[in-house]
Amino acid sequence: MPELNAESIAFRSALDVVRSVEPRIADAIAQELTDQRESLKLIASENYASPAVLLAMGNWLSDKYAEGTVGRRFYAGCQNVDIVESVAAEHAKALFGAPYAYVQPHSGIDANLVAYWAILADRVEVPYLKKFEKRQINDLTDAEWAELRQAFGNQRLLGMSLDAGGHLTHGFRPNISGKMFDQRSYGVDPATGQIDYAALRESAKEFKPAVIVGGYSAYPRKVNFAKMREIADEVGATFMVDMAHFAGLVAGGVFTGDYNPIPHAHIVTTTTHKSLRGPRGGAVLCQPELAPQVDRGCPMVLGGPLPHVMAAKAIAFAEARRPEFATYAQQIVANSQALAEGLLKRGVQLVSGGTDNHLVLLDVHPFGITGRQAEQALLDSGIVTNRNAIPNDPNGAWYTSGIRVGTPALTSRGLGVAEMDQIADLIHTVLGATTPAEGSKAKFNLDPSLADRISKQATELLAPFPLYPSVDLG
Ligand code: DSN
Repeated sequence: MPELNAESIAFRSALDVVRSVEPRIADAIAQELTDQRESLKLIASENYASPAVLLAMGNWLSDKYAEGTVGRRFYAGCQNVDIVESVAAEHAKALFGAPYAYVQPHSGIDANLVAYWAILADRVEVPYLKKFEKRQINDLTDAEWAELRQAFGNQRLLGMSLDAGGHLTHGFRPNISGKMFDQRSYGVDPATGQIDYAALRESAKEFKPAVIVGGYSAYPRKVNFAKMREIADEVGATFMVDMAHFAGLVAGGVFTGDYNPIPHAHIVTTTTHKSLRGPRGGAVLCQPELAPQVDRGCPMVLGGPLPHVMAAKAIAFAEARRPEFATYAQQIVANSQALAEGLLKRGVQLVSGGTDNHLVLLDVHPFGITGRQAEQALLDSGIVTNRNAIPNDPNGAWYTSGIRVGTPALTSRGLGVAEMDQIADLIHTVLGATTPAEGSKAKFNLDPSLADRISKQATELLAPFPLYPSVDLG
């Protein structure tokens, strides 16, 4: 019997301990690995974290309360959490070349709320805000919101429209940011599918926002952040960038100069689990003048920090500082562009005609189906994607006319441009074989034997690229 390596021993032992209490949970954890190993994961916002990142989360750091910031906690005994948070922030600053890093946010939504609060708090008299600083943002009454909005004076936000690829947290009603701000959207030029900076400038001059938000969750192109900062300066707005999707491309040096948000934005938010390959969580990077307000994130906006996740963030940031991460980031984009080319040459219509980043947005309207039908047909064929609205989507945000595909996860597995062409072929075959069920935007017809064949081909394609090759659960 060959000796087991440290990672296999660690995960096997952890599962044995979990199984001794509740076998169903151990089984679900093990099954998740099996399922992920077998599926062609093209969800643009997902990835595979390293075993070191995963293992850094499963420990007693989770037992500690540490509200406050490093050296200024509301609880005693935070000396080890202080080390963890400091090391994570140190790596984040070095990785991104950012003056200040706050690594507590539990998610991208939380990171954006911390940033919004910091921006607004920076614009009003601090004594006034004192009244609210011990409150959780979600507990404010409508009257208190009205009072705050009045005090903030100018609380308009200009962000990317949802159908152009913006995110709910960029001032849309289903998210609390839609309560904090009056939102106006900028979109894309219908002819190019790309941001129309001249229109953005005109809109900013007319609307006079307090905040301009750059960044997206479904826009397949790079963004000129230098130009956006110029516009923000012209109208006296704070420029915030949500780089959750493309943080790995910033860290890996794919987006540089005008396309790197860090030197241009006043404040940048991110998640740590997408192209960055870290644990599920968020972070805020900012210029020094906003740091004191950002530091008030907990308890103003956030619950107690998750020290075990901050530990995993530190590992992920450290990993991303290695030279091989830059190679990985370049490969994400090479793969995405190969996938786009493979789809285009088979006649698939892409929003903006291609991609500069980790994602490709397919317009499935020409196949006569909705995004929802396409998503399920692909899933039935072993290809995991998600439906997404496209600019001016006639099917709205629920059924949609788009499919978003991304390459960070498959690139982590080692797939390259040759495999991307094969994947384009599988996607094209499934979409071409799917027809809508009579009168339905959700139900569809797809020959099960074709779905089964594609699914087998997907599994075969993945076979030379084992997921977590160092982890053998037996
Ligand atoms: N849910 C993330 C995404 O899929 O893009 C953004 O929050």
